[in-house]
Amino acid sequence: MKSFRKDFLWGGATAANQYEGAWNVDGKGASVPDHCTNGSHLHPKRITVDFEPDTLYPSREATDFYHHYEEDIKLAAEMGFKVFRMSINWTRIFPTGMEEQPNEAGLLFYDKVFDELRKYGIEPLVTISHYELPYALVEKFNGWYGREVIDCFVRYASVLFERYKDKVKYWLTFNEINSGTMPMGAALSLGTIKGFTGSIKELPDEPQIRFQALHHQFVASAKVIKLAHEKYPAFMMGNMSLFATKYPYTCNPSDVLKCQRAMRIMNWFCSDVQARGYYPSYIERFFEEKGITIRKEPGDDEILRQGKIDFYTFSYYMSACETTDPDAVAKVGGNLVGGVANPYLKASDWGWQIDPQGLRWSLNEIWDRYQLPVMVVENGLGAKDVLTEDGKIHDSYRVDYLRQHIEQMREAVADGVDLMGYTPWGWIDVVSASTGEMAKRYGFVYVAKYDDGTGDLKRIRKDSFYWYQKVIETNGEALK
Ligand code: BGP
Repeated sequence: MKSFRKDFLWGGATAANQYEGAWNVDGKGASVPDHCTNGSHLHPKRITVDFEPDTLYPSREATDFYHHYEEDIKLAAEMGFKVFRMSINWTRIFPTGMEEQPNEAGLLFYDKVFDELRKYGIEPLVTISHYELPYALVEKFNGWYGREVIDCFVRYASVLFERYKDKVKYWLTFNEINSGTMPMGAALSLGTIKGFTGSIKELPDEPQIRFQALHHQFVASAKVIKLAHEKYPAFMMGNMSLFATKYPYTCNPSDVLKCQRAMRIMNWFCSDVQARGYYPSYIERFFEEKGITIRKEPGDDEILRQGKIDFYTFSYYMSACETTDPDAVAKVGGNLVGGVANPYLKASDWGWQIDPQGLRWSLNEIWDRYQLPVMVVENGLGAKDVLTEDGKIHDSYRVDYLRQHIEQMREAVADGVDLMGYTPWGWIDVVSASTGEMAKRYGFVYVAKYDDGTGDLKRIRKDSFYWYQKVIETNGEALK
């Protein structure tokens, strides 16, 4: 039976806005997450136009990779990482997103990070934009709704490519680009929140604005992929989708059809555009029903065709069910990405349904559809960790979760999927994207940082650290 390839890219994933901190250091400008307060499962975080006194904005310090990168990369190397997924803070390079010239101090920081990774033979995997649009672009253009932002992004990406062409090979254009198909995507992904102060659960639902903004992201992504293919042929350019697997709640054909529609809009639409190079025909009916008209400029379709991805990456945390039966909806309740709960699955403390087999199913579907190398660039269990008196964290629940998912990845490889690598989310504790908490931890490494903003940022290896080290050492064979 086939198993993981010899050069399988084992590693871990992070994002600048949830990890770096140093939000206004060395010329960095404010980005959307710098305007996000802390929150929790029960009390949603808020976005504020103005900075409110006595309010905690957790991304601003986060877990301070900016001042701990040497120590952290050493820990990653100790686990045997082959790849390190990270993102670049756009506002470190272009503080407002609109400057003509980049900020040298920002560029230097990533030079140091890449050099440090190279020291240990770790390959960077860089997300160009991971939920951290410059806030000035929100104020000026209503985020990605403004077509002008395409040029800002292309300028930013071009600077990164030229500067790091000998240090970075793997690039992803937008993190979870399909989150823009959902109302919550308006904030972190699209930045179409001009003038908005309030809870992220109360964002107005404006599909016309969101899908137009998404079109601009598609064009921007394709433009930079085209540029990379022309000028830097060694680069591998990927998408990044939030893959929220959907099942029909019952075998009632109307549930099956509803599920198909949800799969298309949520999971396939964006990657169809990015992998095939054109809008899929099914989206027209959806646009018609929602009264959405996409304004395209001459040449856009051509650019989409010319800027197709080389590999497909996605995050995978959960699955959900779809049904047309209102009683079933009422009975089981919803979860984060919509749909209803699956009676065969358990959920995490945050209500995310745990479904390892869904990962195998999804990998097969993705591979069948695109025949492109695939990488799982986020996966993991957000959980509350307890620091024992002797300073340890016994996180067997995390090991269980990851083991089951790796087993299913191995099954998918045996099914014939060309799987390149695996970077579990938040390999070191970072701020939660959805809630702004520190209490929701994913890491193999604990960071002493708490929801009230206190903590000395000390790094502590959890039990899972040693387990993952073994997994990597044995190329995924020793999972127990
Ligand atoms: C994905 C994001 C990440 C990350 C992860 C976990 O949606 O790409 O940035 O945070 O989810 O989510 P959370 O932090 O909300 O638990």
